[in-house]
Amino acid sequence: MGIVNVTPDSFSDGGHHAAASQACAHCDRLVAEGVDILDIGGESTRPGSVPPSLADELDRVLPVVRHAVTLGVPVSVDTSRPEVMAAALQAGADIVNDVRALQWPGALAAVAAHAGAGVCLMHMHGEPATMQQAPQYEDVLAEVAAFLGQRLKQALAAGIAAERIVLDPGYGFGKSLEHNLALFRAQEQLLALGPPLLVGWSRKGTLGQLTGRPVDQRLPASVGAALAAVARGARIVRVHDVAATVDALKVWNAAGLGAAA
Ligand code: HH2
Repeated sequence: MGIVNVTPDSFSDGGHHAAASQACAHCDRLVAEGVDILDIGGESTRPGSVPPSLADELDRVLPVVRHAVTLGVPVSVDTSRPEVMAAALQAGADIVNDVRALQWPGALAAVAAHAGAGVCLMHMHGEPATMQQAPQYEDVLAEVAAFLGQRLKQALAAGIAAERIVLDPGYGFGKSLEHNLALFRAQEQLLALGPPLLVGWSRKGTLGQLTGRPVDQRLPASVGAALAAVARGARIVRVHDVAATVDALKVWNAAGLGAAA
């Protein structure tokens, strides 16, 4: 899954594709690099961020979704707003990726209304504005699993079929270095919930803490994390650097390590 942030303020590429024309060109590039899913977002959820207005989010996302759906790969929209979900699905998007796991009023119904749409339910502790201010857990794996299990139940009860759902532990979303690593090491246990796992490690702060690298020098760490995530049972990896990740996964699969190999 290749990341297309149509935002002025994303943590690693804010402003790079803020204009629709730049974001559309970025979609073209990621497709040429071998991406399997394009994930288009108009809200930065970096620590300390606040959501844009609905009008701004729609203006950012929709022109890019309309272009992306012509490119022949599934298109995901990274949003928590039911209005943006509905408009993007209406415009031909295939997947809703919600870092708030369809908790905002109307979100479950917006996804349920499109019988063919996939959805990613992600765990976040708190809200982006404050989530990294000393997050606390008794048992991070148990709490993340309980949350995802409960959101899965709600989605099923709302009429979203099980095969449409993937789950995401939400690395970096209200989690310290220790929380992220404890979750990562036990990630495979989340498969017991049923759905496949999607994970996002790309360029995140934990990789900076592990390597001492600033955000623009985290490509090797991000590729390493993507492979480790696949080794720990992830079926979809959400990345900025598609070409490098696709190459790494080709070698991984050729070595007989991939699920499909
Ligand atoms: N991470 C980010 C955004 N959306 N969605 C899922 N399912 N999983 C993730 O780990 C995830 C996500 C944050 O990364 P990015 O989009 O690069 O940054 P920003 O939120 O600043 O736009």
